[in-house]
Amino acid sequence: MSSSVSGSKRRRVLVTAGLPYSNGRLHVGHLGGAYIPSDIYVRYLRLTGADVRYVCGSDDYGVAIMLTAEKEKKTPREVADFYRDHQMRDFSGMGISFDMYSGTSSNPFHAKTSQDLFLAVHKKGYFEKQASRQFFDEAKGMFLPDRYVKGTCAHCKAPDQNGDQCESCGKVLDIDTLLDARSVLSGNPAVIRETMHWFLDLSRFRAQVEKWFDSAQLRDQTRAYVGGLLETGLVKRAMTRDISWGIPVPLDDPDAQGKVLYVWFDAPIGYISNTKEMCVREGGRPEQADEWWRSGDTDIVHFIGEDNTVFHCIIWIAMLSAEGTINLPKAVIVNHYVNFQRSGEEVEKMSKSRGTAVWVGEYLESGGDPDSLRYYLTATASEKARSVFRFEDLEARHNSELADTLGNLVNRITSFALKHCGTEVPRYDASLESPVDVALEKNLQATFVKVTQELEEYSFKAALESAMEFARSCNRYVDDKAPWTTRKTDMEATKLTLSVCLRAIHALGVMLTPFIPTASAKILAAFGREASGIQWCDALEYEVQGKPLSQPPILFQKSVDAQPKH
Ligand code: B3M
Ligand code: ZN
Repeated sequence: MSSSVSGSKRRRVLVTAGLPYSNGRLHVGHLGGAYIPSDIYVRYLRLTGADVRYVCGSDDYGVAIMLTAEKEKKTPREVADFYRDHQMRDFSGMGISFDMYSGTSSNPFHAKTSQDLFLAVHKKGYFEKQASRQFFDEAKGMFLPDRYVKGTCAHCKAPDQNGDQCESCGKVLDIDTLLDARSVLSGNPAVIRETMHWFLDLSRFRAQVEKWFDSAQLRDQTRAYVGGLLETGLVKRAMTRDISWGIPVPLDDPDAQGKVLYVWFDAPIGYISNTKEMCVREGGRPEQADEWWRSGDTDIVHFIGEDNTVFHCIIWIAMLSAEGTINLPKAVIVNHYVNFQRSGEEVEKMSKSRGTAVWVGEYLESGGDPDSLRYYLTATASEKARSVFRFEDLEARHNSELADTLGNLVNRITSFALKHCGTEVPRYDASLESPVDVALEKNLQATFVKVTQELEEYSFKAALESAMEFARSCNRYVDDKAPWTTRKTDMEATKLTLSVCLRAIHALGVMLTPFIPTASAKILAAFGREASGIQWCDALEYEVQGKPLSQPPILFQKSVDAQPKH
């Protein structure tokens, strides 16, 4: 992958993060998957002065929300509203800085935007209306989507399997291979009925998807996975469903009666409708969303979790190609699952039903530091492969990297400088610089270039590591120069050391802003700087000598007990 930072026009980037289903709380796997990486990228772009917008919202329709409603004895609307609020609180508690957070069922533009896109594809003749056989619950008078039927696997005879896949042998199940199917709703046997649906034959867009695939920015694992999907062939997929909770199919056709758009048809369109709502909130018109979605000079970057890959890299690209006037994304950045391991136990998948998830809300309520969690999830990010969340690791990294390496550096240097040189960053005579001082400056410049490049390449874990490696160099520099000793004999040399180091600390404050925004703001405030006035290039270009200095609060208290208490 390569990107360029150059160019005289102001760079315009629309960043999206996958729309979470509004039927549950957020766990740290969600955060590490799509939201922390995208927030880092957006915060970095903002610092560079790019014209960037960060758009997200809840995914409210579909069977998942209906099933939760059934279980919680609520309406789908109540479920969507409740969890959307909950998720928004968690996002804001974690410092995720969306410019727009809407919801597919509350956004006033979403239904029409989705229907219009459906109609545009329909008018071009790309949908095929076809009868298909589906399970039906006669007592409830409704068709039953996959997860509403249970039965026996025809392959291995395991009982009580869901309508889509056998948990026991892993085989895909369908209407012919799920035996003795029963409705989850009434418990009655599920009968088979014919129903009409609108199918999109993805293979018709093979050339467009392949062309996109060749130039899109994708991580290697995503490229390999999507390449494999393209090789095994693209299939026909129904874009409509027989359920009640969704956006009505906008066709004047008796067969369309009571049908809704498939949730994976309307969900990515949510990115567009949420951009419209954002334009209105910014005082403009919904049509201005075109400046982000149809203009030639805007990059669209999607951040998603691994299970959403096929929908973003194949189906969405085919949908957009069918529509024909909306830009394709420049990048789809995928993170893999975050598994979970309790001390002394096996690694497990984060799972709501098994209670093996680490909930963001619980973490925050128990006093967990959002920056520590952001740091940990980035340092262990599942960019190339699945990762494992361990509370002991989180605590260990908090203590050794955030509290010791970073916090202690900042604290000891600022307090020492304040004590011995007063409330300004000391000025010094550059001709007195030794090779050790020059080396730190060179290291800073090289680090800045490296961190910038890594961020541009969506390598957030590497970028954080590069910045932290520089913090370790700063600690070694201070230990080498021993200002606490030179202070007794050579105040000029001491001022030089402190000033060089304070410049490095200021630069760390800038470079770490995307990753740990709260702690970074505290570092920069010690130099009298407000978060809103910071630019990315300040890491090298801002002159700290002679500027006011004050004591920042302790950045990270050591030895937190990060594990929520139950
Ligand atoms: N809601 C799936 C998920 O939450 C889905 C993402 C939609 S992105 C357009 O994992
Ligand atoms: Zn089976």
